[in-house]
Amino acid sequence: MKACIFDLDGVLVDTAKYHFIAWKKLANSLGFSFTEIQNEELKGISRVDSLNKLLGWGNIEKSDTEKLELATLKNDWYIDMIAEMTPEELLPGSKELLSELKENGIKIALGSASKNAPLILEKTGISPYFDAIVDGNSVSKSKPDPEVFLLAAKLVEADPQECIVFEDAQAGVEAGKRAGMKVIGIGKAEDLRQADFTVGSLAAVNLALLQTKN
Ligand code: B16
Ligand code: MG
Repeated sequence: MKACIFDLDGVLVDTAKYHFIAWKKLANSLGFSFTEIQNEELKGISRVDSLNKLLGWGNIEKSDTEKLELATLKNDWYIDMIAEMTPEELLPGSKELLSELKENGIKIALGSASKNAPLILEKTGISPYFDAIVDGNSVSKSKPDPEVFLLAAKLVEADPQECIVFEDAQAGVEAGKRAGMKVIGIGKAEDLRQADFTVGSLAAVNLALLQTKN
């Protein structure tokens, strides 16, 4: 194993709770409700795809210009919240695993759908761990397309089979497998069937475990 590629939301931090608040506010302002179950379906999905799903649930049609305005409105509310994030919001085990990988010369990359990834990494204090950042700003195809992980591997000069991906969303697990990488699911095994194995959180992962599974 030469490199570890981390998804962001649901793996290193829980930003889904902030996405939920912002999408709910948008749905309510358009006159319909939005539930936590629906928010689950937006995990790992890009902002524009999320908005299209949301409008579908509300049976609302909007022009492309209006969609851009709505996505910007939602993102402004979301940014107000993530701008207040602190290192205490890192999910259990994140910092410890990043430190151990860094100390042992394993390359670390981000493979996230979020265009706000740099701000989140900065606010939670983990930017310095990353050798490469691939996010929603750098790819044209969303997960489950493997582009995000293949680009991350290329930037850290690793072959796909030398990479381990950490993912919490089904679309992301599929993207990692399509990239030809080992994928560790973060969450429940029954939700992430394509993962090579699944853990509840990064607190259950260390370098020794990664080497035995490799
Ligand atoms: P943004 P990940 C994803 O992050 C989120 O899970 C998903 O809910 C969000 O819509 C997407 O990022 C885009 O985020 O609006 O900030 O560009 O899990 O790929 O790190
Ligand atoms: Mg995720």
